[in-house]
Amino acid sequence: MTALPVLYSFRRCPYAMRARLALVYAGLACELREVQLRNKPQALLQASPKGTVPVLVLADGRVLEQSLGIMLHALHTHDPGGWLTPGLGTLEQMLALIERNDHFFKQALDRCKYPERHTAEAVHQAQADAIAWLAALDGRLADTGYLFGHNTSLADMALLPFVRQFARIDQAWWCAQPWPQLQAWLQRWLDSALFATIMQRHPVWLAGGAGGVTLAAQQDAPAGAHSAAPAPRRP
Ligand SMILES: N[C@@H](CCC(=O)N[C@@H](CS)C(=O)NCC(=O)O)C(=O)O
Repeated sequence: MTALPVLYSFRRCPYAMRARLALVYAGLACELREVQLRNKPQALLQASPKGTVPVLVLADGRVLEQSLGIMLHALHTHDPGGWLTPGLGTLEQMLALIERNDHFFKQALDRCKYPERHTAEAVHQAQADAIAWLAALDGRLADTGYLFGHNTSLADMALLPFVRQFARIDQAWWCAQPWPQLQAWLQRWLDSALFATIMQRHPVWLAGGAGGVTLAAQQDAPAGAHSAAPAPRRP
């Protein structure tokens, strides 16, 4: 039997979440090893000395140590719903949006989440940046309910965990914002079978112990639950 790829992951990490979303959607089973960031296992550091998660170690020994690289690997293997080929726009445009999310918005998100670590001026700027970014996403969703056309794309799934993290800073504030498309988009995904699968809790993996848990689409999920995009609800 061929060994499964090994995914080092941390449940709440938005980068690890996007990797798990793509792996489960693509039906690429792997051994999930839940790690503690403050006590990273030696096996993770040996595979990827930079020490961030997610990291995917493939059966042939190749190591993918960026979340986007893991998503692309999964989707190039199997992409039943066409996440790489959106109805509107191109892969390059999706990658550009993801790049901006991972730098511009992620920095603003961190400053809004941990304001005590930054100057008041930096936090103020971060709040303005985050609001501008989220309002622009709301506008993008207005026509179709997805970021790139009428179906789920790589961009939806790569951005989703970061918007979720921002929304959780202050739920009441989030619900009061004039972003009905974005709020509905996020909620649809939070309610989906795919999201429930990737957010299951797993015990921390211990080296030398039994293998991690297998991350795969749930057997009892209705057919297509992981590949079909939830239909947009008009707010
Ligand atoms: N560019 C990386 C970023 C991954 C990342 O920063 N992950 C965080 C957790 S959310 C991490 O592992 N940080 C290391 C630490 O906290 O020690 C990717 O896309 O995979």
